[in-house]
Amino acid sequence: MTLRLTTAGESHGPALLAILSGLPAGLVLDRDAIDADLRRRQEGYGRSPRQQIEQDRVDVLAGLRHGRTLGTPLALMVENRDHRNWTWGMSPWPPEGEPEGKGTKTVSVPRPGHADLAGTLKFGLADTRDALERASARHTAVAVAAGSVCKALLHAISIEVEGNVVTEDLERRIDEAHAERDTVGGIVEVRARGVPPGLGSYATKQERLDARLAAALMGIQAVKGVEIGEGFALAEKRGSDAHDEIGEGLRRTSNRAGGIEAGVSNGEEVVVRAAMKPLPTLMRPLQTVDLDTGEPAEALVERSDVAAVEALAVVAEAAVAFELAHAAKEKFGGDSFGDFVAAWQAYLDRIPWRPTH
Ligand code: EPS
Repeated sequence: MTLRLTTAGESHGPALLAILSGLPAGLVLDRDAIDADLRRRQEGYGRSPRQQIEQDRVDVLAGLRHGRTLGTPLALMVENRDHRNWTWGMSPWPPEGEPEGKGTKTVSVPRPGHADLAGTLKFGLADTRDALERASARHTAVAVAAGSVCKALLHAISIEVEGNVVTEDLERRIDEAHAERDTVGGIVEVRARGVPPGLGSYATKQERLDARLAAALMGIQAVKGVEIGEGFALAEKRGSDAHDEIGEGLRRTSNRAGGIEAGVSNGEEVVVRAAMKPLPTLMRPLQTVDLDTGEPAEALVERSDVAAVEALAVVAEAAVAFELAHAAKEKFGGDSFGDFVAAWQAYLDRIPWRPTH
């Protein structure tokens, strides 16, 4: 059974949900480890006051008994504590009583860079809130919970995934942008150690590990660029400076390919980067058009982050963890956790390669 992740949830709705199916039975999960990743996602510099309202914790509604997976769909939930301020505005059913709280007024001034305009046109919506709520990066909370579960599966086969911010001087840039009521983006990097050669395949584009990682990272809100290994810089180099020569023990003397050749992991560290654009909710609003009047207007201003680059490092880590767990499950199979690990061990016994940590 292949690993699948489905999510649902609006930013200010009651909760965020994820169903992760295809996990083997018998994987031990640690609630504190999942909650620690949720906290890491919330902690970055430059976040909105929303992060003081939310104290993300995972609830498991299905697929787990006494801390062990059952081999059935794992249902995860992260509550939106802020929903209590939006019970009328984001009521799933027609609200009762007089409008109160947030989200009661229709939003008709789309923010350039957010989903507001495209979503409203595409789905025929009368209120851009109906688009922006799902497009919001709030959704990444539950994706991080799912990624944390995937990291537990990967840990069992000696794969460790870690995301970090690459952009230097981020705090200064955030302070300056904040003072000028502006926003900033940045670059993050995810490294995965212990990935054996042979995850993914060159056979079809759907199987290529690099294509899957690129799609996963590009699928995160506000990401506009992805590179694997030295990525764009390789285009400027000669072949003699671009490839990774093979040395003793089949180890490479460099890792410009970022651990992936021809869509297949090669046993080196997998290294991917994602570039995040500046967030589109500016306290000094950009020009737009009011969809109700057709007249020039200022875009929606509401509470938001100045930057979410540190959060992206954790979210990208989760996305990479899901893709690597997916590829590992594809390669090693196993209905039970023991079968999965035994297949990995048998593969390592066959090939002349060992994790280095
Ligand atoms: C977001 C806007 C802000 C962010 C949100 C993403 O939400 P709010 O308008 O409620 O302050 O805080 O991110 C989160 C809530 C989160 O937990 O990451 C957006 O428009 O994408």
